[in-house]
Amino acid sequence: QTIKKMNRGLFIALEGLDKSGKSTQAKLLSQKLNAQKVSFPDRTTQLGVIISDYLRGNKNMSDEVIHLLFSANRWEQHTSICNLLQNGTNIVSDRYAFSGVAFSAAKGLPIEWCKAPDAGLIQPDITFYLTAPIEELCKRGDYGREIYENSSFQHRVGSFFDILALQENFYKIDALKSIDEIQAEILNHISEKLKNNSLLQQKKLWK
Ligand code: Z5A
Ligand code: MG
Repeated sequence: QTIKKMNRGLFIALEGLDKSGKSTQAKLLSQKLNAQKVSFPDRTTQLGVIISDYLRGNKNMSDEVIHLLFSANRWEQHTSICNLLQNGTNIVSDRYAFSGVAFSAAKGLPIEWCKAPDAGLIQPDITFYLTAPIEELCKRGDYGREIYENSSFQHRVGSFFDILALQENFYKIDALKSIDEIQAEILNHISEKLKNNSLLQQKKLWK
């Protein structure tokens, strides 16, 4: 009797500038792929509540402390993410460790220091980086509600995302395209990836 080996799930991350449409795409994509959606920060845990207070300007913390909390908030979900992938469930992550590095590096923390606490987390198979001129994204709904949403800071964040996007399996997407066009582009890249069958090896950050 032959036992058919089950494929593991695909781990897809959506990253990018504020209001670039990550959450919109994550929702559509998880429905389309019948995937589990995860979001970072995950504001539902105790750490997530502290992070949320910080983002709303209700709690002061040093750049180092908030950085480590964002990372710990990812580690909280790590076992569950690994188990789901192992069991064949696709996962769509709305932000991940790349946001962690880009935002803290934009505050002036050294990039290698920023990467260290996330080292060993499971690496997405594909990351989509949604980007567009900040001046355009600022016009979108709800912009400016949280502490990081000002344009000079967002420009610095963008320049660190640009550096991170040089690594393999990062696809830059023009966030000014329509929601449907972006979704189609993302699905197209994912089907290419599945064809290439380069998924067997599950990598870890930042190797
Ligand atoms: N942060 C960090 O510092 N360190 C970390 O490790 C992590 C995060 C993980 C909160 O994140 C903050 O935490 C964030 C980074 C920092 N910085 N800030 N501020 P968040 O993910 O909770 O942030 P958010 O409030 O959800 O905003 P967002 O994620 O930046 O937005 P989005 O998800 O990219 O966009 P959206 O909600 O899908 O769409 C925004 C609006 O645009 C909405 O009205 C849509 O209907 C519209 N939209 C979407 N797509 C389109 C297109 N294609 N065309 C036109 N309009 C569109
Ligand atoms: Mg969002």
